[in-house]
Amino acid sequence: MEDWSKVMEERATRRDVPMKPQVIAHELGQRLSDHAIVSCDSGTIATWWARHIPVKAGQMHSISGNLASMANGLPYTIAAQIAFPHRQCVAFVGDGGFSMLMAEFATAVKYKLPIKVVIVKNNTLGQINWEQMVFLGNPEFGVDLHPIDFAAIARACGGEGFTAEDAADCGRVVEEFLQVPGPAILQAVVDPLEPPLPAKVTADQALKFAESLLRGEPNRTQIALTTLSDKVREMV
Ligand SMILES: Cc1ncc(C[n+]2csc(CCOP(=O)(O)OP(=O)(O)O)c2C)c(N)n1
Repeated sequence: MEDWSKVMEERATRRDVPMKPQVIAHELGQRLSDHAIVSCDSGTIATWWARHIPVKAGQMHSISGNLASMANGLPYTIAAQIAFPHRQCVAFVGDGGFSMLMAEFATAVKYKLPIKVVIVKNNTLGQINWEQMVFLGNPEFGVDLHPIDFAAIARACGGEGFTAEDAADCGRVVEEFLQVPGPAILQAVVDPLEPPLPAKVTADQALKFAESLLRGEPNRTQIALTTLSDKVREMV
């Protein structure tokens, strides 16, 4: 556990450009109130949430159940804020999941619900991208998302919008965002090629992963370099 925590800490405090998704989860996790209610979506965000947002005794955390439906994070957070008006209610969601129901942010503004929505923006359906490679051995197909400026969406709805893209400055932006009295969105622009690999990769998964690269994964060079440099960092 001690070794695992060290690896997690190392990955979440990196200063790479583009920013690693673990960084936003870590910076948020450190600043949540002791009674925060956090709702996460289905996707690679679930990995970053589970690994880098520590659950404290007085908090409540949820994610969609065994069916793993996307897009639950925002409505769960709206419901939580109605049920617990004085608690900090935060959604931790992907850009794919959020954009499925994003009009509901206007609902939060309309009813003056001070929800906070953190969108991990990688411009892709990340989970599916990695499943195509690691489970099926296929290069990615049809997972690109049209890039949306979610901070602008927040402002267009009458809320406040923030953007974090520099790991060194991410903590400051999170702090400012959490202090806003009304509803707000923080989009964290992250590296789409950071693999949410399981703690123990099976031989079959490694084989499928390699196969997907060999079969023409368009980002294969960058993915191979990222995976290799992660391993090297852990060894030194
Ligand atoms: C309603 C619904 N449609 C499709 C899926 C399959 N699915 C699981 S995760 C995912 C991609 C999530 O993308 P995003 O929200 O951008 O998060 P990321 O994986 O990039 O972190 C998809 C399509 C699902 N779980 N639920």
